[in-house]
Amino acid sequence: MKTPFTPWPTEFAQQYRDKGYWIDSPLTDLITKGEDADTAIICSGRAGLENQDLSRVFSYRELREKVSLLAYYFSNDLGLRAGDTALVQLPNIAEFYVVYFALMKVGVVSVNALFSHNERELRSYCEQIQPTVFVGSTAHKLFASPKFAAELKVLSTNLNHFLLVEPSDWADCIDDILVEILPEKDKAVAAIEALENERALKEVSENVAFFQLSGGSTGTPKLIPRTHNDYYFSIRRSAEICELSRATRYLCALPCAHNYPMSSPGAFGVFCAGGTVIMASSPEPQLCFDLIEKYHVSMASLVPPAAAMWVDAAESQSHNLESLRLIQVGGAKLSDSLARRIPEVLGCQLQQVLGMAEGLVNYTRLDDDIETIITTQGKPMCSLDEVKVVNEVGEEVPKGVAGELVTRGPYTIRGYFNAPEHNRTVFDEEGFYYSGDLVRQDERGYLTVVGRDKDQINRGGEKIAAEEVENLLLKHELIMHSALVSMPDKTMGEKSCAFIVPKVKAHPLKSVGLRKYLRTHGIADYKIPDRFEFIESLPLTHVGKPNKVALRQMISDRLSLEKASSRKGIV
Ligand code: AMP
Ligand code: DBH
Repeated sequence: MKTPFTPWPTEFAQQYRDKGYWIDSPLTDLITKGEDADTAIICSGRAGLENQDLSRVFSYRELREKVSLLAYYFSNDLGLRAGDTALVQLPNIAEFYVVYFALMKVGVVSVNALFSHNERELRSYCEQIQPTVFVGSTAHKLFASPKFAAELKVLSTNLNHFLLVEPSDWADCIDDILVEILPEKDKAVAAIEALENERALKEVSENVAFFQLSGGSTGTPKLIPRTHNDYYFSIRRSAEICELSRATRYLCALPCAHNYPMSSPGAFGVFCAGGTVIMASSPEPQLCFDLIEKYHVSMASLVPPAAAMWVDAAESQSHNLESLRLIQVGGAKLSDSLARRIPEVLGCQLQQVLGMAEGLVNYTRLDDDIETIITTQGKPMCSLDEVKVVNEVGEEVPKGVAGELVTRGPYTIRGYFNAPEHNRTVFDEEGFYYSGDLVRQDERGYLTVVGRDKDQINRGGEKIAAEEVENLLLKHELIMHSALVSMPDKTMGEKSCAFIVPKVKAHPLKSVGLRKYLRTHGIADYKIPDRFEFIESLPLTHVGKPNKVALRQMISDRLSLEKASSRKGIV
């Protein structure tokens, strides 16, 4: 069965093929590029006995073999078929890629939840895709006991298979499966090859490969159907722009399921170039600097708060970071001042990335002048990326004037999965995606982000849909109205503040209690408001909606006041 999605009109698809952007090859091709003996993945930080070197190294030959064997298990033992769906939630471990490509070889379409996602997010993905298989880890608190797994099974009646990897040795569960299949290796590899050959390449490649996740601005997390053709192009072009090669040693320290470390150019770009991915469990500087030194890391992608931590740590530590050539920063706005410090302190090139899981990715180029690299978030990857900057009524504004970034192109989706109503609000009839980002574009096409016109908080790269949190708060018996807005924060760029109008004046509501309440609803921790403000009524716009501009001003004024008083020692 084919996964439904909004296709590109035929004439566009033709143009993308004519240009050589769409090559009708499946994404599983990505792992065929590296040399057998070269290292594909170094997976650090695996739990085990103390004082052991806990890294595990996977050559390209091993990676390919594991992927084929696991694919065989999925197809032969579990009976998974093309068009089935899978929900996957794994931390930064090599098995993430093994599972990803094994499912894809069988034609199973996966959603890869972030490890920080919690009950609410997983439930929503499960309801939306009705998976047949779940792959997760008992390291996640939700799967330490069988209770939540049972709940997911109720939400998806197809959900017959649960694979849980153990943190004691991540590979256990998957390795156990593979060891059993190993004696039949040749048969398994041949069977999977035959299965892949059965499916017409063009047919496969223009269809959905997997779902990416959207940070979103609505009540439920939206799924982004990415096709083989469009995603593969985004990866190839990214790898080219970033000049990746066999020699690239890329540190994946952001959550591996995120679009940025996956594809811009991310781990997949590195596989495509035959280089090495070094996986870290977090971007914490001490951990990452050790890995950089030990494995001669040449490139890493970071979000601004992590970049700030790295710069501070590098100034006070004596690690040898000489192997670093390129640091990418994206996901949230990088300040000019921090941007300037990165090349100075880390002694390497900086590249800014403005991307979105919906598609469009912009990069500063490696040979750009330093001012461009510091003050812009780059330009689109290719000539067929159509970018317009428009005002409130959808008219293009002159170059240099701020407006909303709207786009369509060879790797930008034409619609979210199963969301016709929402699609009508963020895609126009010509297929342009309205990103909600406010940008300025210069004469050369470079974009600078100046703000946002979507109901979202960008907490250091982690996106929070205000509506999702507000709806949960509104379910509280003592809350009449709620509005979630961003507030400025020195390290995160933005944090979230929830304004609450209680139902009665004399209310017992407190921040701690509300945090606990939200946790019981199982939302990811990063979505829990950093601050709560209790007010008697919300300021409204002339159409009667909560006036978030006024609320943002209110909290920002309050923060400035608090800062001033604490400086004077009043607080
Ligand atoms: P998502 O749609 O959840 O993948 O998030 C993509 C959004 O992240 C973009 O639309 C921007 O709002 C934000 N974003 C990504 N990179 C940057 C950047 N370099 N500067 C500012 N915002 C960014
Ligand atoms: O924030 C993002 O979603 C993002 C940032 C940089 C992204 O999807 C990407 C690059 O591909």
